[in-house]
Amino acid sequence: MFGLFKKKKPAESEVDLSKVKSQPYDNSVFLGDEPEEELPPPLNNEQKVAVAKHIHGNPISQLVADTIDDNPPLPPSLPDENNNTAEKKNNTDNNDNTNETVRLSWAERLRQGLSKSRSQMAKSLAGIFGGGKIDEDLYEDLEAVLLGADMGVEATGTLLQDVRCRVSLKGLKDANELRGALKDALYELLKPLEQPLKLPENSKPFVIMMTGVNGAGKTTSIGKLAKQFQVQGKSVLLAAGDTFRAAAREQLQQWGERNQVAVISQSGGDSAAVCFDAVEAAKARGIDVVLADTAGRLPTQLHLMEEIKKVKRVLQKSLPDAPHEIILVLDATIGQNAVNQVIAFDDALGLTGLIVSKLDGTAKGGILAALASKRPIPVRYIGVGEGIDDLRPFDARAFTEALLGE
Ligand SMILES: Nc1nc2c(ncn2[C@@H]2O[C@H](COP(=O)(O)OP(=O)(O)O)[C@@H](O)[C@H]2O)c(=O)[nH]1
Ligand SMILES: [Mg+2]
Repeated sequence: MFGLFKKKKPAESEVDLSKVKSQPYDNSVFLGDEPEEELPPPLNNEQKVAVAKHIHGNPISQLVADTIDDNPPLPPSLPDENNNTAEKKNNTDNNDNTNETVRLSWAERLRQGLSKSRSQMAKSLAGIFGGGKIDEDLYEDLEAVLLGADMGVEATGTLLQDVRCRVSLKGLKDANELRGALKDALYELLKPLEQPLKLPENSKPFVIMMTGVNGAGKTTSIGKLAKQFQVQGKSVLLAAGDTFRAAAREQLQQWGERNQVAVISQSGGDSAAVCFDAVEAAKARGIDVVLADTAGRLPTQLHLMEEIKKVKRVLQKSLPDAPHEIILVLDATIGQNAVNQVIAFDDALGLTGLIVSKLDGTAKGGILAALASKRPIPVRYIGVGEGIDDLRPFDARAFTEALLGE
């Protein structure tokens, strides 16, 4: 049992930089000294996975088929990778269409993505903003609409009070003037959540750890972020810290291959060890950003919550101020449950940011207001689709417009 925590042999700590530089990282070479107590030993050669070889040589599915127990989705194709022959017939037109889609401004994407939430709000607000005078009945109706949009009791109370203040300050009389007051109130509530992630110029590597329940969108968000950071001129390394599921590793490797980004991974083994190795590799290579994936877990799974705390502690052994960012990825479609998840993960790990994914799949866009009231952790990004450009920094004004716009 305690043999599990022995130190590695020095010979295994050597780094072959040429491999790291030119191709996805060959994890058959482990890096640096490990902390003595926290990490399990290096895996033997059979257990280690050389990512590049598996992707370019043997299909990884053959090598890990025995352990695949589920099939997380692989990255969707980018528009320019679209291989639909029917569409190819009209190549020029289609290129134009594709470019048109790509050119959609973020405001338009956001509007599209939030259309479910907006149309539900619009339907119920239509009666309220339709005219007539502002009275208690109308405030009651507004309260019901806000609660129905999953804003939660606290946020609804805050918004109503703010709207009442604005109405009396501005001497508003007409119900159709309420929309502006509600927009301003919602913007004020959401504004503190707007704190975009800024990568520092001189602290390398910047380590971002992703957490959340299964299916929240962790791996997909990592793939999207890897691309975005590269566009900003940053070098990126991915850590396949979801060691529970072989297919999860494969999914991350697909994203890595698509973005030409190295992926540190092991077949099986310990999430903390993979993340530790990734940070060591990033230090050796002067990589700017490490994105560490982790296995999905419910906050009620106490042993798994302990495990994720261990990942954080072990990262600190490689780099004392790491992880610089601990992000909880939240699936917006779960509505009010999201608040409980944030509180539980924040209490366990000290979250520095959130990614709210799948806002396109739900009419529960109001959940951000609930989060702002209950546990206002910066919303670094929001996701409004599966496309690589559908994850963007949270902008409170644009979000409010897209949700309450006419
Ligand atoms: N519609 C939509 N789907 C998303 C979004 N983000 C992630 N997904 C999908 O959610 C599913 C689970 O994502 P995944 O990254 O595997 O979740 P993980 O288990 O947390 O790593 C995949 O099918 C993703 O394509 C989003 O913003 N919108
Ligand atoms: Mg995953």
